[in-house]
Amino acid sequence: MGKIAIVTGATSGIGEAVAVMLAKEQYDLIITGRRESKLQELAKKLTADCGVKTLALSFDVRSLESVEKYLGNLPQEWRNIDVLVNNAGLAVGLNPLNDGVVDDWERMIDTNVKGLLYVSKVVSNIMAGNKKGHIINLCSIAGKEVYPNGNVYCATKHAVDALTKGMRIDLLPYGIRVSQICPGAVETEFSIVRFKGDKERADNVYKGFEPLKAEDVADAIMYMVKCPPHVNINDMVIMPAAQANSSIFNKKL
Ligand code: NDP
Ligand code: 8X3
Repeated sequence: MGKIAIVTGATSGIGEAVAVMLAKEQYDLIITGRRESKLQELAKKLTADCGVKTLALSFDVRSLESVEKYLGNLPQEWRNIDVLVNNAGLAVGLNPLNDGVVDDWERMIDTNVKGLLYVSKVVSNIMAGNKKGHIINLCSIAGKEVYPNGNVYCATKHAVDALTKGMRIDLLPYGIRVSQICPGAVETEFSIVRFKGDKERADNVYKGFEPLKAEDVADAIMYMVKCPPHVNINDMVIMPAAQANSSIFNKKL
């Protein structure tokens, strides 16, 4: 029987790159995201290029009802899940806390923390029944350090860091491995989303240094996926060579 992976947030960036790499390794793929047409396009491409089966499920991870509807009711042939990449996430806004936008905070908390929890609960129960599985959470350097105006985004990624550790303990008896990857700056749609469509401000984030590409992070995730069954990479911090920590860059402007 072929291997099966779920990638949340596969419509762009790191999620899309990891879905492509998993397909090249002959994983059948369940891909999710809110943008239905991008998801269908990717599903077609993965099948055409790699000959794998795909199941494109378009829903919002913030809705427990949707997560349960789509992932809780997977057809039998899709339930033997080997890998879950908990990637869907976002930053919205970059304001000092006292000037924060409550709706931005709620979007980040609901997506990065509660969405990841909803997906993890449903999928880890399926994995527990199968007595196998590997969950890889997208954390961030923002889950290790806090930077100016990063307040709530950093808090959500610190929460992911804690949840990864908690999940690793709770899922240990079922033979489920839990890993986490913490990237520094990766040039994806991340900053366009953070700055609510302001492309110029988003481009500025990556000026003067070479950021990571989505494929760099996907490569590292594939290393975790390909480790032999008795090995688990608990945590990996991956940074552009020109970024020392969450806020210190060697920019040549
Ligand atoms: P992108 O914006 O390119 O991709 C984010 C993905 O998440 C999209 O596919 C988006 O799909 C999906 N998503 C966002 N909100 C929801 C939602 N409510 N329901 C379902 N899917 C959702 O950003 P990245 O690829 O950079 O980000 C991927 C992950 O990596 C995130 O968790 C991010 O926090 C983390 N990360 C990113 C870094 C960076 O510098 N870029 C660094 C460290 C970590 P859609 O819009 O179609 O729903
Ligand atoms: C995304 C990168 O710079 O906000 O997690 O920490 S950053």
